Amino acid sequence: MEVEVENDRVISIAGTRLNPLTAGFICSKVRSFGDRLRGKERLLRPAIRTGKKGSGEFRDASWEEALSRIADEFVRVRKSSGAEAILPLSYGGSNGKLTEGGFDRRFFQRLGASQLARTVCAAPTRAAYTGLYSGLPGIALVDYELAKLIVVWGTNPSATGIHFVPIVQRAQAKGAKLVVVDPRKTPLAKRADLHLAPRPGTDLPLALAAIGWIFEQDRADREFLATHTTGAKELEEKARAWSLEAAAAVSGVPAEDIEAFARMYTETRPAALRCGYGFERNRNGGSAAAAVMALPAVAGHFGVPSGGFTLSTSSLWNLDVERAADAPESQARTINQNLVGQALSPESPAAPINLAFVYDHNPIATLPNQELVRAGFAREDLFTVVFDQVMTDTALFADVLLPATTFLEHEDLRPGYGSYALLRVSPAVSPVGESRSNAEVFCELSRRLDLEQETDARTPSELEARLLAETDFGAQLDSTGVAIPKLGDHPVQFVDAFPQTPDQKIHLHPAALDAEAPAGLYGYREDPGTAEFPLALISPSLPGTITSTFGELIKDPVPLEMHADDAATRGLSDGDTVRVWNGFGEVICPLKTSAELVSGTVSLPKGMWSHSSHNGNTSNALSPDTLSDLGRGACFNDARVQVERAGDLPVS
Ligand SMILES: Nc1nc2c(c(=O)[nH]1)N[C@H]1C(S)=C(S)[C@@H](COP(=O)(O)OP(=O)(O)OC[C@H]3O[C@@H](n4cnc5c(=O)[nH]c(N)nc54)[C@H](O)[C@@H]3O)O[C@H]1N2
Ligand SMILES: Nc1nc2c(c(=O)[nH]1)N[C@H]1C(S)=C(S)[C@@H](COP(=O)(O)OP(=O)(O)OC[C@H]3O[C@@H](n4cnc5c(=O)[nH]c(N)nc54)[C@H](O)[C@@H]3O)O[C@H]1N2
Ligand SMILES: [Mo]
Repeated sequence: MEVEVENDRVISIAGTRLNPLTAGFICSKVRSFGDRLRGKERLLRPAIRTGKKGSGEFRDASWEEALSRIADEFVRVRKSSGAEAILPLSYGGSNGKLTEGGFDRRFFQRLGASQLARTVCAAPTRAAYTGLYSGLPGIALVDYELAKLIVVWGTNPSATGIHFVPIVQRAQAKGAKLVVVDPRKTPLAKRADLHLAPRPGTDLPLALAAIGWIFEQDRADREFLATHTTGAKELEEKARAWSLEAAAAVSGVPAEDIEAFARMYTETRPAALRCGYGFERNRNGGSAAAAVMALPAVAGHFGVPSGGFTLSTSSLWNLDVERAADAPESQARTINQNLVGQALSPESPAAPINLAFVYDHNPIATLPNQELVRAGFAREDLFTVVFDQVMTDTALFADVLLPATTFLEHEDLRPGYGSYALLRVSPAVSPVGESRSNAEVFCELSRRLDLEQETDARTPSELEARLLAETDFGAQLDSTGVAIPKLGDHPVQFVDAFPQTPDQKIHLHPAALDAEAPAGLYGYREDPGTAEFPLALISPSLPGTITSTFGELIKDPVPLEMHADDAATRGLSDGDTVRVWNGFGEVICPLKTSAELVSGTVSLPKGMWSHSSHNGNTSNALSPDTLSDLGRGACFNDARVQVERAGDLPVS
């Protein structure tokens, strides 16, 4: 990004040309970040709760008062219940190497606080990717331009990674074919040569049937499999158990379309597969991700430019922030982020949590089983600190509120999302109000709790120096602000980059994953739908928000989207106010009929705030707190619901 500033005010924000992927443009929500910077929801100074929990009644406080209150509570809780009664709750808020994972971890790990397993996103996919590849740098997104077949599986880059879209369009203009696998007719699905629209959670049988067909038709690259993989035989056996018809029956994708995909995928080269996160968020998510990532190996797409797949580009940056910060290994218990509602509940059989410190995270808006999470934060005996930039739904439940700086006000180091660039973030304006950075707050808390050591890095620049000490990125960053690793320009998988497994092979059926998955690796678990709750609810990203960030700017209630046939059978029509419910909770919101969804699947976006519905609940109130087969990840898209016309609206 390039930010133009005049008199400490942001004039404009534009995309940088220094990163080849950004190529001078950015999305409109970030272009108008200046509005959030000084928006009316911005937290300007520390505050202390005066009203009931959740009432949002606070009085201003000085940093001194707020920090000494927090330090006293840390000491009190540690003394009365042990440090494991303290839980840091953080996630993807800042996404920076100098703002998360360093000073914060050092503080909490030295304290001995409970640890958080950050499983709400990417955990099933990461487990599969690690098991199969250990790490393999993805095809650079810019190189998709030269592919002859592009497969976009479970991602909607038109909302979630816009820089990929023009690349796909240019490839299509040069004659590339496009396949999209998504239960929704996304903008790219509308431009696709083939759109497979599976019922959510059925990508596993879909991918296995394609793999089975490839083996059966003798189109598998046996030579590649023999040389560069292990476990091909086990995968083949499990895949051949899924005929095209059997996969069609559970996924709703016609058998001819699955075959057409498999045929195209074996006949068109180079083929590049963009693997997203939409299909991991269910009970079969880990095995599904493994099966999809096995496809390029089975069909023999590696070894040529633009052949293979991209999940992530981060495996080139071996930047160990915890080590650079000297955060010790912790022996404390670990709490799964998807089960935070249960962990905060007075009914929890485990030792209680009495202090929650929330930063980089808006758990009431983003965790599953929202009503349980909210009830946890409403506990009068839970001391809660929320450190954020704006008054989020979670911030309303704080005992002490701390105002955080944004990326325009603090130093950071950020790997690009899907690009090979590592970027230095320099503050463009001074901190708004009395806001402070994560680095400042956690270093100060370490000092107050006597957790500092002589040799500690104490500033972002010191941390950066240690982080980059053994790399050659420092010099690149100093000269241009952007570092691109040598391999990163155009790595060709199996030419420039190999799996980081000890034998450099792809492990298509690793024993550890097979042992972890309840039905074994590639074992399908049935749809959780029932006659009472038959509709599959997905919660994809919106273009105008980044999970819950910018949610304050969405003013109108956000509609549930539903296929017209499903509406008609329920006597509903566009614009009705509906009640969407299941055993976890209910949401009252407007209905929008949509031709973009398959019948049987409804959609209500992720990351909404309580003001985006009529009853203060969002899609997360309907998300089960069950766990995926691998990685103990979130199963947001396993929500199964029923919909009816709402009665009288609750008076708020
Ligand atoms: N129903 C449903 N729920 C989902 C998902 C889904 O698919 N469906 N997807 C999940 C996914 S993919 C993700 S990644 C998670 C994201 O979950 P969260 O991480 O909770 O959500 P964000 O909105 O990204 O960020 C949280 C907060 O961090 C704050 N923040 C930003 N920078 C800083 C900083 O420097 N310091 C401090 N102290 N705070 C900062 C922001 O203001 C924001 O309020 O949500 C998950 N929730
Ligand atoms: N504008 C914007 N950009 C974002 C974010 C945001 O919230 N807003 N979030 C960021 C984050 S944290 C993440 S993790 C990424 C996520 O980005 P993506 O990988 O694009 O993930 P999602 O938006 O969760 O879902 C993508 C698609 O998966 C589809 N889908 C849902 N269930 C299934 C299924 O079972 N099978 C298949 N094949 N598809 C399914 C949805 O219809 C949706 O179109 O985006 C990042 N970028
Ligand atoms: Mo995410």
